[in-house]
Amino acid sequence: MNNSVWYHPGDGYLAWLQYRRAKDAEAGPYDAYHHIVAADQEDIVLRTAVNELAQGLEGITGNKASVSGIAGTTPNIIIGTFGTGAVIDDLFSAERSAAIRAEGYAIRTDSLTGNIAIGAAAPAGVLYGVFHLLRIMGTGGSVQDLNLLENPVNQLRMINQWDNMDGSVERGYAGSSIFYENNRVTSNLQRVQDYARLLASSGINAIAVNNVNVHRVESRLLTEFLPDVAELAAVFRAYSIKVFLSINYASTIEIGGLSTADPLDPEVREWWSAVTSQVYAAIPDFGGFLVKADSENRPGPFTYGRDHADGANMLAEALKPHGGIVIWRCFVYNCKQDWRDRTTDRARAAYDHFRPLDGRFMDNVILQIKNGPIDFQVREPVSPLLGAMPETNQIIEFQIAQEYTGQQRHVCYLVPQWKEILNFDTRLHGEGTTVKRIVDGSVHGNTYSGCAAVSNIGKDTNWTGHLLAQANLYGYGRLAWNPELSAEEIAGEWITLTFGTDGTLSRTLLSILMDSWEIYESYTAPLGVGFMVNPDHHYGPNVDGYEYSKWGTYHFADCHGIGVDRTRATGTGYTTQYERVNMEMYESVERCPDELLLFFHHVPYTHVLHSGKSVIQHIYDTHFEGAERAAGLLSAWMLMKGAVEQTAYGQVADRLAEQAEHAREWRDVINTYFFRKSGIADAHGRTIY
Ligand code: GCV
Repeated sequence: MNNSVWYHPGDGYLAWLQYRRAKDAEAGPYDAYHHIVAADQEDIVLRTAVNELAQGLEGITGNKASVSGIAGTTPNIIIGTFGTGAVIDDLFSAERSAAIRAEGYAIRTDSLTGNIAIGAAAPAGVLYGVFHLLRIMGTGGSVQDLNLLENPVNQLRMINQWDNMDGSVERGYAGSSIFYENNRVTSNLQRVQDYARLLASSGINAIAVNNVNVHRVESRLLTEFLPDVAELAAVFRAYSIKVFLSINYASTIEIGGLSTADPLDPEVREWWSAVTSQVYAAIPDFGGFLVKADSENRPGPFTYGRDHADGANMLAEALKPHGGIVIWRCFVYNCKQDWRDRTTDRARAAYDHFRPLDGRFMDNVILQIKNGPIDFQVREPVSPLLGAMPETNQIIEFQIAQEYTGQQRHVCYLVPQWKEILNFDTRLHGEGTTVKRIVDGSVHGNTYSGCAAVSNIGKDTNWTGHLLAQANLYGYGRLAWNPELSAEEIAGEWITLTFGTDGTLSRTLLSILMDSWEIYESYTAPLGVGFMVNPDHHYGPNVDGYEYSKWGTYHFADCHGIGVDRTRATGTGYTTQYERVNMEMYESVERCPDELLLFFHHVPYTHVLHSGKSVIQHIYDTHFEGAERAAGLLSAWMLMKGAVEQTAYGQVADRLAEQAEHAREWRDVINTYFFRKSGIADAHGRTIY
């Protein structure tokens, strides 16, 4: 909120909801709008919409808006749901209102009166419409001839918090949890509310409020701490965001006093049914459960000789009478692999485990599938499980938190990566079976569909540690709403809403963001091979950090070559999990895209890429260039001193300085490692140690 105790100019707390005073030329037309007409202010979400609109208008125009059920002197901003009165119904044609789905909205300006109307089928749509109008004004757009209609492309647009009740955040890079402290739910609901408005304004409609790794204390969120969860849910409800809990699969043992978690055991089923009913008694619009089972040492149905469908369906049955859903993660692999074992391939695991279960899951189960087969690396192929289970609901999982992409100390704008993934053509039902169409449910007509992503926020005043990492949170929401938006468009919106309309500043920020993924990739693990990070915390270069470990993430570099042979012909056969056209592309060392070459093939250092360079020379060149470009980001930003609030300038400058220094470390560790392994000198004679 504007009056929040946290807010100081430039500290990043208000993120993209700054509502900066519009410059004169823009303000002219906006100034006229200081009366809001809302017939219904009973509904909690509509009330939020009114408050948000009033707050936004005040920031942008400097005028306090009045609110009433009837129009004042024109022009007014009229908001409401269809069918609740002529005020809003008369402003939209029947055809127009019929085209608006559950969370959609239409906005139009009446040319005679100048009135702007936001109409929707439900309160959520009104709220999204209000945020849209404020986005237009916040970016200096014209409001004179508005005539637009929006429906979200994805049904579920979810955020996963990896927050623990001790206040820590798994893979959190922006301070401690805003949700928990000292093993209790926080009493600072203001901060939670401020988060809810950030999420809703970008289009998010669901949140799982605790880590998928559920420990003993978090297991009790379902029971003892349920009243606190209900309070969190009330905060999110006002922003039309449904709350989910991550649950401990073995809750029956952990907190239920039973000796088993066997999904087919009647007592286990009864326990879940009773507990779920209590949850719905406390939170009638509760979303459901998010489950990490039989994954990285978390309990699951395997212990009882049951499979994932047995486990998920048992929970789905408990949720069904209440309209709830189970989101079951597919991040299942052998995390105790013997590194000497060359036949087990972690990349294969999700598909091998889940594909055979297609058709066995209840219709209120959704499988949540990480975007790639390994783990949120800077470069991976698309998970072949996406789209491979036509009878099963699926959502894609992204990671906004930058676990492997610089941990919010390096800038890495991930929207271009997500777009590339969403645009990938799986070919599963012929050309055009893109991931985005699988994810939005249109390919298989699933009951549930959409996306989830691991949040990147914490208690840092600017939410995300690196101020520029806010663009990823904003971008995820916007892309989940509409995957057709371009990465530039989204970045442009975020920049203007956050930093204002200064042209030079905007251009500088846009190029920093748009170059950042490529730069990060260029000085870290090469050509899709992944990892090469320090174990456990995953920050910084360590080429062999995971090479002789149990985690299944190897690069197999020796004195001759590098890469993982995942071909059918001579390797692990992972390529066969793709549809034929893609399978043949990845199978062929000639046709495999350069950027994924080492993910699919083990090749000599002298292998020549499509770029015309050898693998070893590519490694040297990209690492020298990458470190140089990282330093260039800092130089570009330093020219912005004075064009941006000092606090914001300083925050970004500090992180970019660290990145530049750390990119040099990456460069030298990687180049030196491969020079020593291969014995091949850099063609340009640059310093390698
Ligand atoms: C929540 C990776 C991360 C873990 C994370 C896991 C998961 O392995 O390093 O911290 O645990 O993914 O997605 O479940």
